[in-house]
Amino acid sequence: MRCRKCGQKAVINMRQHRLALCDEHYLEWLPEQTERFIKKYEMFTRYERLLLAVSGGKDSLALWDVLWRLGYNVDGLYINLGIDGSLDYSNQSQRFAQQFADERNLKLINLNVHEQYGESIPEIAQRTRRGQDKTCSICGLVKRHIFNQSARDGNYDAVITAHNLDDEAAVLLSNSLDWSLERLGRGQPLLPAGGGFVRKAKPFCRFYERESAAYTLLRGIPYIHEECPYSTGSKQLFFKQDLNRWEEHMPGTKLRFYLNYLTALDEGAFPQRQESPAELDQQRCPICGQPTITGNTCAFCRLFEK
Ligand code: Q46
Ligand code: ZN
Ligand code: ZN
Repeated sequence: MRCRKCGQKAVINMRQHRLALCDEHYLEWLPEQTERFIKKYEMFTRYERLLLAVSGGKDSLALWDVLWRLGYNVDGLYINLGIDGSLDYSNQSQRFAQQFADERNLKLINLNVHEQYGESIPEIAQRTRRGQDKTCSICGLVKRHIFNQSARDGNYDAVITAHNLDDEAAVLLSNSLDWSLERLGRGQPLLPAGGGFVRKAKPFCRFYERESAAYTLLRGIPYIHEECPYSTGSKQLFFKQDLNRWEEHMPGTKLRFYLNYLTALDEGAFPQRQESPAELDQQRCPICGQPTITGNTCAFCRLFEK
C-alpha cells in the first residue's frame, strides 16, 4: 500500500475514505481535518480560552497536541478519580498527562475527587452499592460536574473533550436501542453555552479510534496503554465491539451511522433542549449553584447526601 500523496510506503489505510498515507502525510492530514471540523461546526476560535479534559490516554493527548500545534489557547484539566487496583490507574495516567504538559510548557489543572469531596469514585460506588455500569455512570456524572464547574470558575469560553467516532457511534447505538429521544437530541459535535452550561465541543468526533491512536504513536507521545479496569464488560465496550464487527464487513458503517444521524438532527428529527438560557438560569441547585433541570438539588450533590 502506497501513500496517495507521495507514493512512499503507507502506514495507515483508511478504507472509509479510500485513502492511504505515509507517516509524514498522515501527521499533516489529521490536524488539517481537525481544523476543518472546528470550522465546519463553528466550535471555537484562536481568540478564545479552551479547557480540555485530559485523561492521560491516547485520544486526549493527541487532541491536545493537535490543538497546540494549530495555535489554539488550550489548558488541560486532569480529574484524578482515585481508581487504583493493581495498576494504580489514576496516578499513572496523571503522570502521563503531567509529562505531556511539562514537555510543552502547557498548563494542566489537577483535581482529585477524594481530596475535594472526601470519597473516590470506587468509594462512592461502594457506598451507594451500585453495579459496574453504575460506577461508570457515577463517574461520568462527577466528571461532567467538575468539568463544567472548573470551566466556569476559570472563565473558559469552551470545554473540549476528545470523544472519537467509536465513542459517539457506541453512545448513538445505545440511545437508539433505548429510543431515548431526549439523549438523541444532545449528540451534536457542538453544544452551545446556556443557563450555566459552558459551550462543549468534540473536535475528534469524526475520527476513528485507530486514527487518533495512529497519530499518538507516530508523534511518539507517551500515554497510558491500560484501560480503566471498570471499562471491561461495560455496555459501551459491548456496543463498540459489535460496531467493529459491522465495520470489518462494511467499511464506513460507523461514519455513515454518525453523519446520517447529524443530518437527521439538523432536520429536527429529535427534540432539542427547549428551555431558554434565561429559564435555565432560574433553575440552579441550591447547594452548588450549577444548573439543574428540576431546580432542586442536582444529581451530583444528591450523590453526597448521606
Ligand atoms: S474512567 Fe470512569 Fe471511564 Fe473508568 S469508571 Fe467508567 S467512566 S471506564 S471513560
Ligand atoms: Zn506521503
Ligand atoms: Zn448541586
